[in-house]
Amino acid sequence: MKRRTLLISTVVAGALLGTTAIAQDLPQLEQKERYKVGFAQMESNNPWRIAETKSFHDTAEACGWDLIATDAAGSAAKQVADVDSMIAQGIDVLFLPPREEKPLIPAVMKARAAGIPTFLVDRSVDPAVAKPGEHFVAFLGSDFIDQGNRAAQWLMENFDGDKGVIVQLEGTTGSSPANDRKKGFDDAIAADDRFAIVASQTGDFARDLGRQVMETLLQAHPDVNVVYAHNDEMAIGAIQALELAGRKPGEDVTIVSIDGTRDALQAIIDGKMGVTVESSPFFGPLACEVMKKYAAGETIPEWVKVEDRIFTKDNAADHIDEAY
Ligand code: GYE
Repeated sequence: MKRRTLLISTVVAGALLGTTAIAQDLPQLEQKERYKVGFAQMESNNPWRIAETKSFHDTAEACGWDLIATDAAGSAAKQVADVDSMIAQGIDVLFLPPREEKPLIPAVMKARAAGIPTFLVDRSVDPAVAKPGEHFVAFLGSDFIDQGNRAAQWLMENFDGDKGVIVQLEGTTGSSPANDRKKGFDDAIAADDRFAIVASQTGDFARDLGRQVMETLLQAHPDVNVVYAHNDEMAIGAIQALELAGRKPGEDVTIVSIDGTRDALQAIIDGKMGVTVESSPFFGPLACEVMKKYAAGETIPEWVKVEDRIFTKDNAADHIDEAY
């Protein structure tokens, strides 16, 4: 645990040094009372997204934002068009959670060309093409590789069977959390030969698709006894599919997941889910703080990393009231 923290701080420190040299090339942000702020949400079909959008609305007044918030309804193309329209409306600053790593790069580049400082929130873009400190100011968000890694660590420490037959429900294909949560989990679990990942398929971070995919995978792999879902919505969908098939999540199937939604914490309290690694949606206050620092001329690290907790039966009840 200590070693991991240390390694990550080194990466962040390195990123910080890297930014200083090129930061003056980024669009500047003047200090003023009110800002026209764009928040281009990708979809609103789950509690995580709704909590994030609410966090921006809740922050707006105190941070002096005249907020233009859009909802791309699950379409990367619409999200790009929404950013176009915000640029046309003359926003001062853009907060963008890019639905997928590559399709949103044009939006980042257009905002850059229009002289609008952009902060990516909660997801990132392909860093080989669009770079923090150059094309956008910074990425504000979690370490998804570490989240996947911690889900695997919990499983390795708490699974008490001989053989773990794992089904993985992946997030949106081509999104940074799906790519990295898979990598973090797969790399860690490969070191323990009790486990085999027999199927890994996308459920698009959605509850209903998670349920459908789980139903299909259960037929192909009736011996599954572990589900790793890249988010809680898909984990809840998987629990529904398992129960419909007469299985007992929490007893004959171990469920590990990521986010920390209210339904997931309740499932932990009910004994159906083992763990959820936190991925917080409450970005409004952090976005305000980072934007104000940027306007004041402070150097912003390329990655403003959010620290995540972990929820298990030991603490789920203590946190359910603050969950979403
Ligand atoms: O885990 C998921 C949401 O990008 C970190 O997207 C975010 C993820 C989150 O749809 O529930």
